[in-house]
Amino acid sequence: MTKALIVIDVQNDFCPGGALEVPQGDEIIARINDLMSDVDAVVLTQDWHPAGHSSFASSHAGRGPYEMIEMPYGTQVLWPDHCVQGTKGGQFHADLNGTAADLIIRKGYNPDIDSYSAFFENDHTTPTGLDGYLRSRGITDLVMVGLALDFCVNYSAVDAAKLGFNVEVRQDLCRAIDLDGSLAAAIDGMVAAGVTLTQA
Ligand code: VGL
Ligand code: ZN
Repeated sequence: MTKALIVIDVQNDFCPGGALEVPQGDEIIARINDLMSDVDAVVLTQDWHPAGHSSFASSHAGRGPYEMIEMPYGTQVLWPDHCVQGTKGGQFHADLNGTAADLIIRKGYNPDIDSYSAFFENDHTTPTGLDGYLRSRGITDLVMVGLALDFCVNYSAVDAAKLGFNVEVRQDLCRAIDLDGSLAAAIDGMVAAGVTLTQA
């Protein structure tokens, strides 16, 4: 068994004071750092949008943050501008131990498609390359932590389970946005996909 820790989007914009802050998003960072020495590989994901990204409410006249819109690939939540390439908000939180990362994978750089998952864009088809990386390193088991539990952690965990990895989500090392029941739906979806949710 070869295990990787996948740290999802621990970036300034998802932490308190950020553009799309996840409540208590920074509380999990010290314990995520502690986990890094228990695994064979550490991967960080980084939400990395060009300015004017199609997932931003500001790109759609008359629409506001947290409204829903139909995109060619399905329903999309409109977000405040966040994690814009090259900005402070897109950088990892200063407390995260980036030195320990074997790989940093960016996602959401395609202007027309959002990418919650670390494996596929929101069309569920366009790969990020992470699956190939993990497989070529012989990794079979994943532990996922980070932000936000009901969006990027959820999509990443479900895709990983579908791809055949053994997936554990450390719920105590995640924090959620929780829009209109999105947290409960995400937990149900992860369980149905065969993801193991644990709390230390
Ligand atoms: C995320 C909304 C938009 C996340 C990223 O990391 O969960 N959520 N972009
Ligand atoms: Zn995003």
